[in-house]
Amino acid sequence: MNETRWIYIDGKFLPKEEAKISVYDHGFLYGDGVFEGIRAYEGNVFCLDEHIDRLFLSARAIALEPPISKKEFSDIIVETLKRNGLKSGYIRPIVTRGKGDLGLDPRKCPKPSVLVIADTLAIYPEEFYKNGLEIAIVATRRNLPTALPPQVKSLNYLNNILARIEVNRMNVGEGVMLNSEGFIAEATADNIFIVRKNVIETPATYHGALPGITRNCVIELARKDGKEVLETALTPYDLYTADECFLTGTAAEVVPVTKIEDRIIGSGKPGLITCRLRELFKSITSTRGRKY
Ligand code: PXG
Repeated sequence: MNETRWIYIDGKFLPKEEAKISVYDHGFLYGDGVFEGIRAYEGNVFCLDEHIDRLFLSARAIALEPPISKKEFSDIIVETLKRNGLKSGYIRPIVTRGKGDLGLDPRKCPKPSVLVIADTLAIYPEEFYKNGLEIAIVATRRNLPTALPPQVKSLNYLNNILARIEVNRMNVGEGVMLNSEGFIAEATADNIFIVRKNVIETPATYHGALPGITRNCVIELARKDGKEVLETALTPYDLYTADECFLTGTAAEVVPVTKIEDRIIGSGKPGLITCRLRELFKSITSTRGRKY
């Protein structure tokens, strides 16, 4: 069970116990860096190019230049999986600002650091998919796009963590975050969708959502399946009165929501369209991406 894990750090593979970064790394001191969360399914890195593209966009947005190319990143991710003997699992690539001094000026950090961790993933209990999750709206608002763009998957996840602390206190499965105007943005680590009158609706990313890779796949699969999908403005009322609701994310895949703050959604069972989209999504996880 206690298998050695090999971690990639700046050109080397080190055993987990020896894989350390400097306390002067601004990723640690300030959350100055970006990351991705990727899954491998049966020897396929799901949507690898899409994740690498998003990682590089996150980096660009914070004026951080990864010291390696996209192709090199992709190869390192595959190599990390192979070295760890993982055919399925979770991959966490990280680019930090690198070592500097105690001042926050990024010019003090001459070289960004690149890390890749690959491990097994604790998947959600089957019961969540069978019966659906209960969710609640949290008080913590999603970061203002004018302050810290929610499209950037940065190492500073405190906004989401504060929301997660509320979720834990409420003892529900996930929490919904509103933007500063009161529109639905997303869940703490997932995107959110509703279905009403057979139309699938999800907040537009400018309402403060991360452009989820799972979200994009689900939108594409639904449209190919002949369903109407709207990226639009959603309010708490729309959630409370939806026929169906579900969340999407790398860890969750497509997970039904059946209750929100004492309100039963639809019949109280996972909805038909939700189940269909979950099946469609599962049908592509071991084929779409990079095989190794
Ligand atoms: N919103 C936020 C804020 C996220 O962090 C998603 C939406 C869904 O995006 P993807 O691309 O995964 O469909 C995320 C992703 C974890 C974990 O360790 C979190 C995510 C992904 C993988 C693992 O909790 N969040």
